[in-house]
Amino acid sequence: MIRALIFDLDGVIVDTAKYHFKAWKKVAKKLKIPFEEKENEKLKGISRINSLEIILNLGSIQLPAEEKNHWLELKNNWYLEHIKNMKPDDVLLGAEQLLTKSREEGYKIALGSASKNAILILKKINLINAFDKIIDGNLVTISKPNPKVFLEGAKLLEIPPEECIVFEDAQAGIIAAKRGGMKCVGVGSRDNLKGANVIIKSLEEVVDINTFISDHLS
Ligand code: B16
Ligand code: MG
Repeated sequence: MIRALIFDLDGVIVDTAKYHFKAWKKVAKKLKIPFEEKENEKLKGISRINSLEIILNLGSIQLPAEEKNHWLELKNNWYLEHIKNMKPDDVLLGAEQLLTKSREEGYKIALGSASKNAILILKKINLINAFDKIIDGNLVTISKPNPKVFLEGAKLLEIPPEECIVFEDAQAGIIAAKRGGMKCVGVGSRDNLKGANVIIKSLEEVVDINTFISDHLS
């Protein structure tokens, strides 16, 4: 029986993935590393530091820790600049309704995001109170595809992993959910969500959570 829903943030609740891409592209350009949407796909759901490592590997570049920190800070500043005017209107279609209705139906709700900016974003979009527990990149630093962020969510909600569903837009997140013993709904394009139990284009497709679970996940 499913009793909890764990939501990824970037790409599921809000479309911040495009801003991460813009900021990383700026880093890559300055480092003269070719970096387009295809390469960016590998960064989705991956922590900030691991994302930088992937980009540096693409350019076969090795940097000392201080220089890495410099690029991480710049990237985050550019990213923060993009999200500074974010508002409730920026919530992706169907997300707020699903969060509210699922809670009314008695499901426990958690956020399971790799982002250290998750709380800032949730405040901007006015969804900070839509979650019973928030697990972000500050609480769990080990990156998806490690399942820690979702397992911590299940633990804090006091629900066994097999009774949780994860909603994810990234391949690394699907792998993390499966490794954690959870069911997983892929949100987005079929090509990047291998292994998900079911794939939807947007949360808007989940009209009724109970029907959705009995049709696709039981
Ligand atoms: P930050 P999610 C992830 O969020 C993003 O998908 C990923 O692109 C980003 O690098 C990561 O958060 C860290 O974000 O730099 O804000 O700490 O998809 O797990 O909600
Ligand atoms: Mg995501």
